[in-house]
Amino acid sequence: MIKVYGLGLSFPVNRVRMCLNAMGIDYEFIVINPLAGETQNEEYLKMSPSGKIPALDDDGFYLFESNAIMKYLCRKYNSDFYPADIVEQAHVDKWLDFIGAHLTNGLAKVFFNKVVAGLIDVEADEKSMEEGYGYLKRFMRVIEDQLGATAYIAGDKMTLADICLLATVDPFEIIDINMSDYPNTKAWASKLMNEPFYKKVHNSYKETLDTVMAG
Ligand SMILES: N[C@@H](CCC(=O)N[C@@H](CS)C(=O)NCC(=O)O)C(=O)O
Repeated sequence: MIKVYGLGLSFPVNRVRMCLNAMGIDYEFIVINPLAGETQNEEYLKMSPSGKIPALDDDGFYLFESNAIMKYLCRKYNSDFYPADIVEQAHVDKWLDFIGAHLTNGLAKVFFNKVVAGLIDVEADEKSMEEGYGYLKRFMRVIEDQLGATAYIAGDKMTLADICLLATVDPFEIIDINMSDYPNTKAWASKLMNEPFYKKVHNSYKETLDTVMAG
């Protein structure tokens, strides 16, 4: 059975979990915590050499990088979430790259300083956090405009790009991003967060954070 290694607080990990859920593929989710040094052993580094989560183990085939994992899974299971048509696929790739680079970069800066720093008892870097909020403001405008023009981020059908985006905006509720500033994105996210593929991960990002905080 497919194994996914990671932590429920990690949005790249949740991309992969949501993707597998949406395709209806059974998998084992193995909780592994980088904050506790659990990704630095030889066995894990064989799957993910940088010690980052997620890692996939598909019967001895190892893969890291959430977007690469999702594409592999779609190809393996012949899913339309990663369309075969080259133009449709190019749109999905464009958004995966945009979200994976720009939005993730902004979120990572804010998330580390606002959430992770407190968990590992290091001082937050206010300048880095402000920079992250600046990136999010700039790049969420692009997402918001697209979701005003099309029902899903890469067009009129749900794709991997939606799964990637949903897991990426999921922590926004706990980093004080006001979703009312992004009404198209808010409506799109509310609809997808009611779907079983999301609910199988959690009811909300805050639910997972509260569980981690409780011990
Ligand atoms: N581009 C990677 C990002 C993975 C990543 O940054 N994971 C974080 C958790 S959100 C991590 O493993 N952090 C622990 C570390 O850097 O040691 C992906 O999409 O899979």
